[in-house]
Amino acid sequence: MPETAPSAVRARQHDFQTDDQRLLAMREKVDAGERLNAKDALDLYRSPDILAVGWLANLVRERLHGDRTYFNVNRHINPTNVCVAACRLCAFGRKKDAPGAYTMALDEAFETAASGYSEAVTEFHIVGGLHPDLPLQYFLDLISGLKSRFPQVHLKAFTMVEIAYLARRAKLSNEETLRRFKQAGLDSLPGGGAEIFADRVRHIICDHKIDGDEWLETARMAHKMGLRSNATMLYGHVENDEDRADHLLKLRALQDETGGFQTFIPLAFHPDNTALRHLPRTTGMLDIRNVAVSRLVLDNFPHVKAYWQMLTPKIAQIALRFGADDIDGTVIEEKIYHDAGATTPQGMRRQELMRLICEAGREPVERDTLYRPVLREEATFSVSV
Ligand code: V47
Repeated sequence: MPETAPSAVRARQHDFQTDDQRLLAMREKVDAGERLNAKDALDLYRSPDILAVGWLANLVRERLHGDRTYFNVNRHINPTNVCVAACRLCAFGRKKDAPGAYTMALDEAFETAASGYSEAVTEFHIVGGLHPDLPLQYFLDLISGLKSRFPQVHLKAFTMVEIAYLARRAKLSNEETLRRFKQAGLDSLPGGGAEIFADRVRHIICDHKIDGDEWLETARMAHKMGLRSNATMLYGHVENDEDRADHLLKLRALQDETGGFQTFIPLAFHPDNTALRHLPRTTGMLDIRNVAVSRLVLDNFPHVKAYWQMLTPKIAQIALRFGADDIDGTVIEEKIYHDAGATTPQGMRRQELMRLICEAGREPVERDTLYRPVLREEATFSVSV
C-alpha cells in the first residue's frame, strides 16, 4: 500500500472558470484571504456552478493542508440509547421501556472499549442519549474508568447537549460539570447536538434540546477551560440557506473569540425511522456543496471533515477535492446513522481508509484527536515452531 498518492491519480490543476459573476468576485476575495460575508455564503449555496464553488474551496483546502488528508483510529462507544428528548431528527433514542432500549453497565462499557482495540485505537468517541435516571457520577466513573484502563487513548466525549442535561439533573452549572469531567479525564468534546441554531428549525427537529445560544455558550466555557471541541451542522431537513449561513457565521464568530474548535463536520440528515421519514434523503450534490461552503465560510476552522459513515466512502472521497481534509476514522461500531438507515459499513480498517485517500490523489496522515501525526511501527510477528 503506497503511503502517497500514485502520480497517475493526481488531479491536474486547472484554471478557474465560471459564468457566475458572483463567484468571479468571490475568487478575488478568496485569493486575497479576505473574509466572506453572509451574502457570499448565500451566493455559494445558490450558485449553479458547483464545480467553481468546489474549485474555490479546494484552493483554501490546499493552501492550509496541501494534499494531506487526516484520519484516525477510533472507536465509538454509545453507553445508552435511552433518551428523554424524542427529537424528530433522531432514530437512535428510545424511551426507557421501549423495545431495543439499552444501557451499558460500566463494566460492559469498558469491555466494549476493549473490543476492537487490536488496531491500537487512539480515540474513544463517546456520546449517548439523555437518560432520565443515570446520575452524573455514572458518566464521571465512565470517564475515569476508561482513563485508568486506557491511559494513552484520548477521550472525546459528550455533546454540549449532554453536558447541559447532566448539569441540570445534578443541579450544577454547565461550567462546573465540564470542570468535573475534565478532572475525571475528559480530553475534548465532539461536535454533535448543534444541528441548526435557528429557533424556528430547532422547534421542528429537536424541540427539547438546549437552544443554539446555550450550545454556543457551553462550547465557549469548554474552550476557555482548555478543552477543545468540534462543531457540526445537520442539513437536508427543514432548514433553508439562510439558516445554514447563520449557523456557520455564529460558529465563526465564536471561533474568533476562543480558537477552541478543531474541526467542522457537516452532517447529512438521514430520515429513515425518524419522525421526519417523509423527507427525501440528501443528494450527493447537496453533500458536496455543504462541504465546500463550510470550507470557504469557516476561514478560522483548521479542519473540515467529510465523515465517511454519513456521506458514504464514495462521496467522502469526492469531498476531499471540494474542501475537506479529514475523513474521520475506523469507528468500528456506528449506531446513530445506522438506526436512521445508513447502509455504510459499521467500521473500516486503517488500510481501507488509506486506500480511499490515496485513490482520491491525496496523502493519508494518521492523526490523533489533536491532529498530531501518529507514527506506527510496521507490525512484527513471530512464528512458533
Ligand atoms: O448531533 C442524529 C446527528 C449527531 C441523525 O465530533 C443525525 O468528530 C443524520 O455529532 N440523520 C451525532 N444525523 C454525530 C456527531 C459526530 C459524528 C462524527 C464525528 C463527530 C466529531 C461528531 O448525529 C447528532 C445529530 O446531529 N444525527 N440523528 C439522523 N437521523
